[in-house]
Amino acid sequence: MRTVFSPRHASHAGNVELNSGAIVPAFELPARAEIIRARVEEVGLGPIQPPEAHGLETAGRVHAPDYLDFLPRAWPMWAEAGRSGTAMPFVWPVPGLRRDIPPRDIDGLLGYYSMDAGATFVAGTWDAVKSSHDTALSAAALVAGGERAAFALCRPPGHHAGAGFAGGYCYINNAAVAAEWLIAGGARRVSLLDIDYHHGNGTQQIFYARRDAQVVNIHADPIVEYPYFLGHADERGEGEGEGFNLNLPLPHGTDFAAWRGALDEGRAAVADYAPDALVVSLGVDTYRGDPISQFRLDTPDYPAIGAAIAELGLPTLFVMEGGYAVEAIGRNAVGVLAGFEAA
Ligand code: SP5
Ligand code: ZN
Repeated sequence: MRTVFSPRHASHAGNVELNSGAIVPAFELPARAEIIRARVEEVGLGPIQPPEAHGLETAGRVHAPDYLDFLPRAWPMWAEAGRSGTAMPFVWPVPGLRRDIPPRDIDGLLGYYSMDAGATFVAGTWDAVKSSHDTALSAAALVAGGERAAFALCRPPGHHAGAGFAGGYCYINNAAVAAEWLIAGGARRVSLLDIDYHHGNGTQQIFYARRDAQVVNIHADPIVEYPYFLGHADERGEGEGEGFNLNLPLPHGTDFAAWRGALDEGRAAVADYAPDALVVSLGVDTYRGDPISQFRLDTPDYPAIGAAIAELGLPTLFVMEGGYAVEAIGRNAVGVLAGFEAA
């Protein structure tokens, strides 16, 4: 399978994050994408190509226009305020506060357009975000053009980004934009299968009231894990989207045997829906060695996941999401893809 990769991801670098009460280097860092790219080459998965530039029209149908306008302005506004380092929010308009008057100040805007302090900005963030978006759309075009599968080696990731907010290292929801593009291009139905350790709250929100996109999430139970405020099993979709959202939360400590059971349930739901294409939000933070996660999958499990996904027999777009055990991320992520190819 072909991989789409942009070196421009590397301009999103040097960010810090809040972790357990301390400011630490962000776990989501450039080496992640470089190690995956190197592993793609090492195993000979297939050609690696740069993305084509795409306009933001499709993104504008899954994200609010004012939010998309803010993303490239965040860092310049921060710098204009005389600051350097990492731009991050510290106050949020939770219920009980007003959202109807957007602030004019960068600190207010960062909170207005985010769910947490985890989607931070440095000077190169927007360029990397745009290249990640372009990567997803360029890989989607390969699948639409008849390839059995393609790998969008996106960085930064996307699945926590909602219609109007960033969060969890995510800015533009790459998988959602790709699915929307496939639908606009003629796919009658698209399934999004999110196997990142964390619930893909943004993807769920974006498609929650739609029946032309099915969203299936396998993730750590939000009762004990980030993002905490979405991802429970009773969230089934709303309006005409009712029945087209499936959440399969699992406890901390889940091993591959139990995880595989959830994957089988998710695969059955996808097969029932009978989509024209499948978009996989590929996170490998389910790995036992992940520094911020608490599942127990091991490196040999990832090819089995890819093989199981291949059994669906669908045109498949893999979109990179999380995974923070940097040393193992190449073996694990590319393991899924190689397992798919071999099936
Ligand atoms: C794309 C993606 O995987 N985003 C994940 C964002 C997670 N951010 C919050 C993680 C909180 C982890 N807390 C665990 C403390 C371990 N020291
Ligand atoms: Zn994750």
